[in-house]
Amino acid sequence: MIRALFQLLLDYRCLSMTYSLYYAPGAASMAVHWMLIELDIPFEAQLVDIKAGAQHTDGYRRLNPSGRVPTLIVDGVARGESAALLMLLAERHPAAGLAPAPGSADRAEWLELMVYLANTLLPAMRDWFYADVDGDTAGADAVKALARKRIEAAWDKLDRCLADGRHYLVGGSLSTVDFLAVMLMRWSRNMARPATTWPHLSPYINRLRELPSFIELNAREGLTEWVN
Ligand SMILES: N[C@@H](CCC(=O)N[C@@H](CS)C(=O)NCC(=O)O)C(=O)O
Repeated sequence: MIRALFQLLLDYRCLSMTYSLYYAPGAASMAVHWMLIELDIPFEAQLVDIKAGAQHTDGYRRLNPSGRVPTLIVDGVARGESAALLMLLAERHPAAGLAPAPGSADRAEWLELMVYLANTLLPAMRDWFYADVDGDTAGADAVKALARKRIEAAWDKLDRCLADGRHYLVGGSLSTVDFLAVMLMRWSRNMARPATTWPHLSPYINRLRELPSFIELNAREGLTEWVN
């Protein structure tokens, strides 16, 4: 009887932990998709064809009013913002150890880097790729020039973090910071100075790209560029 009740509880927990990810290959959804694969938990992946404008349909905007990917359905509610989703998943699946626990020695550095990536590097990337869509075409070159400076300053900063020979950005093990950072590094692949040209970022990127979850992610998203 007790065993049956326990099983029921487990089944319920499993059911309530299923997710649905709305993604576009290589987009800001990539970090979340990677984490879901790394967590090895059940989830559905729904392709949003952003090149065809599917993010602007009424149906999608009901899930994500800003018309962007990712969206993750969590307990039946649509949630957005890649960095927030990574942190939420880490909180919901603490046994996976993909974020330092509150109060632990590495927690502050983890918070600092998550916020830095989300509020400094990610917006600079947005400006780099969307300057003429989000703003005036006439001013796009100036916006892109500033974005490029900010992006390269971020590679300097992250390169310094890794200069002590650490294998992961925080706490000696894989964390949400790595999912987000590597996704952003990938976006620089066609820039004048891609992240792979920084001395400590290069081995870091190669190491992370070797992870079975990253290889699986690329296979599922149909991506063949920027792999080892
Ligand atoms: N701050 C958002 C940014 C999301 C974002 O800009 N996503 C891009 C793809 S990388 C997108 O949906 N672009 C489609 C569009 O803006 O029309 C997040 O991190 O989730």
